Amino acid sequence: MSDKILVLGSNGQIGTELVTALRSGYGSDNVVACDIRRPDYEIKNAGPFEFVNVLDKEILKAVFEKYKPTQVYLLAALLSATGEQNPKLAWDLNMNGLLNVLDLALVYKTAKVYWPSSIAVFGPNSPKVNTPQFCTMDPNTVYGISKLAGERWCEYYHQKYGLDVRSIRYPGLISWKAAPGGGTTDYAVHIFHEALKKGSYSSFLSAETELPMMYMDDAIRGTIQLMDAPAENLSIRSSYNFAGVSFTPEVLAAEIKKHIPDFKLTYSENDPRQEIADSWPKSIDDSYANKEWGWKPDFDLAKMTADMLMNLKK
Ligand code: VAH
Repeated sequence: MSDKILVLGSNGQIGTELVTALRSGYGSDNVVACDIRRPDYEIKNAGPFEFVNVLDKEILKAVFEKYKPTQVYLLAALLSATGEQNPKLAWDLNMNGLLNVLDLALVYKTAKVYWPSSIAVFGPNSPKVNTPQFCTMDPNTVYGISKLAGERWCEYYHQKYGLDVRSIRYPGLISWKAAPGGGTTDYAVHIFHEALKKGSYSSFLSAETELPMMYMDDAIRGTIQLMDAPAENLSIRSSYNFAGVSFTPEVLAAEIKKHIPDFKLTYSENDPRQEIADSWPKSIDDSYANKEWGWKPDFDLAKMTADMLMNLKK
């Protein structure tokens, strides 16, 4: 029987590209894009789409009943900055959305479930450099708290009920296809658009704010690589540390200047996202992902910058 895949939250920054990648691998008709609003891009006529609100268990159940999915990717969430503006909704969506999917995956015997975590699970007292897979985790954003709790639930459903749920702690993701939504790392996407449009950008994070980042091509490839890995190789059922490249706004601007010499980067002060960024690691140790499912990033800062600018210029 061929795979049938649900991607919940398919309109988001990750979902947009993950649906396309999965459809090229599994066939368009076998990958159902699901979101609370219809996509406004080519995806809508490239395969099945369903209106799904992951907090509406009846709608969710009907979609599981209709497709009997062999894999489910739950990407619907409020990110860090938006979550701080709407803490209760962020907790409700990020937590109850996950629990609804985990329960239905058990009922419908879904073979594999994917759920993204984030470096936001680390907090002010986590080690900042080469943050290890296991360490103090005291997130102080609702987003980070919900991702840490979600990791605990994923591991619980695996250990207690044998559900094959897999997860990755994504760093800040950089892509040109779909806009990011309400994240603290979004400056690293906006800067490219502004550099091309205006030749300048005002960063809401300070010059020396170093954060773990990754090009979306690497993130999508790594996600599918984890999902294809033999279950017996995986010892982490909370969520894998996952690293691409770490940089500061200053370092990123210097790389952009190699392509746009007159580019000017300035800084705005007192943005609430600075406090969030300061609570996160500067770099991540992803040796478990490397050892257990062969993860290696392909895009360094130079390659990512060149690819972003080339695609945005089109
Ligand atoms: C955010 N882009 O900024 C997300 C991500 C590590 C950052 O979780 O909230």
